[in-house]
Amino acid sequence: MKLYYYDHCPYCVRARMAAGLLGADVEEVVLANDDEATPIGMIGAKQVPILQKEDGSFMGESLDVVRYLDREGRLKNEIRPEIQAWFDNVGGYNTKLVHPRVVKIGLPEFETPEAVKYFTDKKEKNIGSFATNLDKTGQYVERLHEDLAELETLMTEGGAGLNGEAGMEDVLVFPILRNLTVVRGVEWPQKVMDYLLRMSEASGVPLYFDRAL
Ligand SMILES: N[C@@H](CCC(=O)N[C@@H](CS)C(=O)NCC(=O)O)C(=O)O
Repeated sequence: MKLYYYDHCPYCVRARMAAGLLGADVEEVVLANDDEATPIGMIGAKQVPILQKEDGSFMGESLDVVRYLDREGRLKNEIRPEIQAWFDNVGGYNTKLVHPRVVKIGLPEFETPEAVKYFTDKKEKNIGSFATNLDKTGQYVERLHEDLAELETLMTEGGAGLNGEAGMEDVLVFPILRNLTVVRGVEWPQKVMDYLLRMSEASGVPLYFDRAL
């Protein structure tokens, strides 16, 4: 199988995590961010992740890909409402910290200036100017610190996941946390840091600490 993705894409991290955690035989292929023709040719939309299955057919939608890779049901299914609420909250603002930075750290989907411009123009329509968001880093990080402290209280001991064995809670939350490792100066609570390192190791999805800005 092949997985088409962007490195910075949290939905793609869901699929990469599932492949890594479950030991699925998946070759990873990064698309240029401004390549519209390839994904549209595969699933009729300019969107990743896209899984090419064993029979050559294509599947979009990250959660469908995760469920397909986990046909044996090895990932824990439960999503506690408080984890869903945490995801909805932090999912609402994390891109203001992440998007202005991911174009600057040498990711393969942003190899050309055209790809950076494509992304910047598209995302600035949603979150406003990248420069203004970078200037507001302090206020976003303050909010993030409160949310990370709350997440720490929701983590249970034992197992690789947030709540015991790895599962769908991790598929929601880890991609957001992993992307936030691109932000320099975040003070990660110890249990959340341990979780990031553990889940990165178990899933094979690298963190951005070494490139944080
Ligand atoms: N519901 C989709 C959302 C996927 C999605 O929004 N992917 C983004 C990247 S993070 C994308 O491909 N956006 C098009 C673009 O960036 O031009 C899923 O879960 O797979």
